[in-house]
Amino acid sequence: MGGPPDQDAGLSVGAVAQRLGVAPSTLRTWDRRYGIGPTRRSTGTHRRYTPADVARLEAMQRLILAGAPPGEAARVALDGPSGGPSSPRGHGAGGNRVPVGGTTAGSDGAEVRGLARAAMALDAPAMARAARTALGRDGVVRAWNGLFVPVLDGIGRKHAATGGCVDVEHLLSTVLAGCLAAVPLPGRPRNARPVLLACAPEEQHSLPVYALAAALAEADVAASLLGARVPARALASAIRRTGPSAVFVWSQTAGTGDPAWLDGLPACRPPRRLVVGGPGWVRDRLPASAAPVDSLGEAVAELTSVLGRS
Ligand code: B12
Repeated sequence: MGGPPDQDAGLSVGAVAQRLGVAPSTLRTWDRRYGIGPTRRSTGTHRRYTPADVARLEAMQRLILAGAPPGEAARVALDGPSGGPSSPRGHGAGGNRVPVGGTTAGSDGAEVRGLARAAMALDAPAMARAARTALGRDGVVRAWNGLFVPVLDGIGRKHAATGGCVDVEHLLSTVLAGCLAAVPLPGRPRNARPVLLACAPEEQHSLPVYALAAALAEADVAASLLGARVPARALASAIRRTGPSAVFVWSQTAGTGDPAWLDGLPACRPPRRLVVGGPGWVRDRLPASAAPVDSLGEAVAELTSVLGRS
């Protein structure tokens, strides 16, 4: 995830979005709502971010991950020394750094190739070593975006082309889920009632919700991970029993992406936020109550933004 060749011209919105692990639309929203965007625009309407702009956005994201509401995070980032490297969390539970900025895990491709090789060889200890190294050094969001996703994506493409690698997909997912589950839980979570994370009914791709649980743990947010293939009635029951401030539902495949059932989930008092992610959802049929996100970083930001109201 290196920057584009012409750094002098600044980074495009897409390059900055990729670097931060958020959707381009999120950057546009932050610019529109909070005035934190590119300070210079090149010809026409092209938006170009200077290194200082990027540093400010990284500072804002660190503050959001540390629990600040986005507006407040933007204000502090705009006021403060641009892009100072200190993290407001310092060392959280387990000492994992907040995953923003700097070089990316596997940015030279070596780590991605190493994990892919270990996966193809079904070498679980080597996979776990590579995953733990990236998680410990870069934090969950960067390890996920910079290392895990490229390898998963490559193996998925290999499977699509050959019909093979199903054993590899299973073992790699099991090892990565184990490493993500080992990220320490927050000692003193910011929320009393855990956020609920679930896969849609019959959805077996649970790894993204493991990544989300781990990223939330790094942000000192308690989450209850219900896992794969959660029946609608089971999720409804968990909502009634725990009264979460937010619920996240993942759909990876079109077969699990019909959102009709989401409207039947029970309400809570105080009201809960419903957030959905994954390429499976039929976006134009989502109920108005469901907020879609486009990346792990955005899911963390969206779910933490409602905690103040819980
Ligand atoms: C690992 C894997 C499995 C494992 C899952 C194990 C587990 N515990 O998760 C197993 C082996 C069980 C499996 C099963 C199947 N799989 Co599969 N699998 C994969 C693989 C390789 C990785 C999945 C993954 O975790 N990806 C990482 C994700 C998050 O990548 P992504 O969706 O591209 O993510 C981006 C956005 O969605 C976004 N985003 C937006 N919002 C949010 C919010 C959060 C919180 C996050 C994290 C990200 C995010 O950011 C991303 C990057 O992070 C993918 C290949 C791939 N490219 O994904 C195939 C893939 C998803 N599988 C596929 C298929 C077809 C299947 C099966 C139907 C196969 C079969 N014939 O049985 C079954 C599924 C049955 C079911 N009903 O669920 C297809 C889906 C095709 C499609 N378009 O529907 C894929 C794409 C492979 C392929 N190229 O054919 N699979």
